[in-house]
Amino acid sequence: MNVLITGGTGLVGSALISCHNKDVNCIPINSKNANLIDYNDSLNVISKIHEVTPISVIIHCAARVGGLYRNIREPVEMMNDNLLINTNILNIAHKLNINKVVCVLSTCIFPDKIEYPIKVEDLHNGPPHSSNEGYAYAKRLLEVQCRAFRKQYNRCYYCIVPTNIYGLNDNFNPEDSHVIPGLIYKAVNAKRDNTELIVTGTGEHLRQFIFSKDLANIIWWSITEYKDYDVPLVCCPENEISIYNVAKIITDILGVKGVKCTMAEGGQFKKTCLDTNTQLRELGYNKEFNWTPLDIGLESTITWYMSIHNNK
Ligand code: GFB
Repeated sequence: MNVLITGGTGLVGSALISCHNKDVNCIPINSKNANLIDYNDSLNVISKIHEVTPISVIIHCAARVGGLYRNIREPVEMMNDNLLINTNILNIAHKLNINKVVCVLSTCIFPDKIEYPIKVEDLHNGPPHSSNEGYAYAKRLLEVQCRAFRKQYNRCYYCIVPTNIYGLNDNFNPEDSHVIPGLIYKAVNAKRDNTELIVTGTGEHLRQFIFSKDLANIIWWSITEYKDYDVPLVCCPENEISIYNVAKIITDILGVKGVKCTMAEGGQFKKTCLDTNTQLRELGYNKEFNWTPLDIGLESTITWYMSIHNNK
């Protein structure tokens, strides 16, 4: 099975490649191979690949992404680029008669003011948090675009909705990054400078985190086993943790002398979702996923980061 992975060298793409079955031939592409915002360039690159190795599935991980502060800074690019990338990938898949596309969304797209835990059917029942509107509406529309291709052309284009992902090959640039790579970047500097780790915000905000490899396992399973395409599959463990406690685990691993919080903007207080195993049970699947404990996932992410980055 030839599987094209957009965003193939990023956080999720590299995790998918690190744990695929032997009967799968992964074909990763990234922004160096094709500018997915440009339809003709994308069609040219993907159809050339398709001629040589006929693609049966696309796992669409490519997106303009970033943490809270990048989303607050760039709502226009977050919406425009993701709308163009997603529209191009689905239209090209359809044009090349590729019948299955898995699209990666994010739990920040769910309505902000809602009863917790969030259920999938709530997806379009209210506005997302103001801090990430651009990204959230573009990704919500991707769910609608997939539904349209299923309805009109009977395509198996479906969505999975992970909660905050972390792991190897993430973006550690503190200006754009998500919280875990941002804190690891700052913690390594704090260790060097013998200072405290500064958490941006009060540290009270709550998040559910999924290790990239655990997400990859769910995506590979879904390609052959998941049939409820009308129900976007939420990918998240049960546990929810405060940002302060995440910072504490990171400082304990690196031996940093302490954590200090600030009064900065913290975005959505929480986005608690029903965990994957409960969702699958409710849908009648006899499947239980195991989760990498957060301290173990953080340890291997930090070890990887230290191995490739020496902080100037
Ligand atoms: O991961 P994060 O940037 O995004 O921030 P969201 C999570 C929480 O960590 C926020 C706090 O409450 C931040 O205030 N935080 C503390 C930090 N220190 C830091 C730091 O050094 N860097 C960062 N980035 N945060 C995003 C959405 O929301 O979730 C994206 O904006 C996407 O579109 C992503 O969906 C998964 O969880 O707030």
